[in-house]
Amino acid sequence: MISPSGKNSSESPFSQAGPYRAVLCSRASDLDSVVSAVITACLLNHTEGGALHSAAVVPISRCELSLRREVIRLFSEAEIPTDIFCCLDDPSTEQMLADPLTRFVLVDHNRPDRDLHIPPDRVDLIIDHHRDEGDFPRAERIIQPAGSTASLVTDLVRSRAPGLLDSRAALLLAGAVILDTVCLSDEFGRCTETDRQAASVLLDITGADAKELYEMLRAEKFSCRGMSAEQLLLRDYKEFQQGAFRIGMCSVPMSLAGWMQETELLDIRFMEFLRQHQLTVLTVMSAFYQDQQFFRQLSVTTDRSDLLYAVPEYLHRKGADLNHLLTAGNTAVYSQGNTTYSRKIIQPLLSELFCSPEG
Ligand SMILES: [Mn+2]
Repeated sequence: MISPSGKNSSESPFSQAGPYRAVLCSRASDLDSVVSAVITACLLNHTEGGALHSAAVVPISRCELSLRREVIRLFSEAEIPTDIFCCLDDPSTEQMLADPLTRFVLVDHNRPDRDLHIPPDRVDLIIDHHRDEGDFPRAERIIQPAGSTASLVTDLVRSRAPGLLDSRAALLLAGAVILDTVCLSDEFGRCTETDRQAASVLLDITGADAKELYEMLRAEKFSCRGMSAEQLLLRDYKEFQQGAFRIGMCSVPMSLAGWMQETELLDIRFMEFLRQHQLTVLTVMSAFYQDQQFFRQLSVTTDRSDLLYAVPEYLHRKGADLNHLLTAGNTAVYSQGNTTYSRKIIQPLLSELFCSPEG
C-alpha cells in the first residue's frame, strides 16, 4: 500500500515520530524524481521500518510544485494526495533536514544542491540514472543507465517487496517511465531494456494504456497556459556550482526565438532570474516540434561580457552545432543543430568549461 508509513495513504510524513530518513529528489523535481522518491520512501518504511521513518522530500516550494502540472495530474489520477511527500516550505521540513539525526537517501541525482548542506557521512543510499559523480563513496549505490530512475525503483520494489506494487503505485511508476522514455520509443536513445521490462510489468498491474498515459502527461507537461516568464523558467530548472561559478539551466517546451520575439523585454526577465538565483550564467534550452520536426535552441544570459560568447563557442566546439540567431541585451540565442544534445550532455560540458582555470 502506498504510504510512507506503510499504513493508510492520507497520513502526512510527519505524523510519525522521528528520527527521519529524508528521501530526497532532484532540484528539478520532475515527475521521475518525485515518483521515485515517494515509492522509495514507501519501500524503505516497508522493508526497514525500525528506528527510522522515511519521508520523501521534494526540494522546492508547494507553489513551484504546482507548475509541474504532469506531477499534480498523475498523483490525482492515482488518487494519491500530494501531501504524501514534504516540500521545502512545509512546516517541519527544514527542521528535519537540519536535524543531526536525520539520514539521507538521494534519488534521481547524486550531487545534491549545496544549499541543502547534506553531510556526506549521512547519505545511506543513492538510486540514480545519471553519471556517478563519486561524491558519496560510502553510500550504497544503485546507479545504472536507464531512461528513468522509476525503472530502477520498480526493479528494487519487485525484488524486495513485490506486494507494494498495487495499481496506484504502479500507475505512478508507469507514468514516470513512459514520460521519460517518450512512450518507450527507440528513437531518442533514452529507452533501455530495463525501462521496457519495468513498463511492461507496471502496465500489466494498472491496466493503463501506454499511449494514452503518455499523451495525457505530455499535454500537461507542455501546456504553458497562463504562465509568466518566471514560472516557465522555474518549471524545469536545475542549477549547479562549479568553483566560484553558479550555473542555472532551464528547459522550456517551445521556440526560444519565437518566445523572445513575442514577449517584450524577455531578456530583462532572464537577467532578473539570473540575479535572483545569483547565477554567473543562465542557459535556457528549448525543445519543440514544428511541422512534425524536432528542434532545439539554446540561449546564454550573463552580465559577464567575456562569457556571453565564450560559452556557446565552447559548446559548439564540443559538437552542439550552434548557430547564432539573435542577441537581446545580455542574452544570445542559438539554434542547436545537434538535437541529441539534451541537458544531460550539455550540463557536463558546462561543468568542464567552468572547471578550467581561465573560466
Ligand atoms: Mn530522471
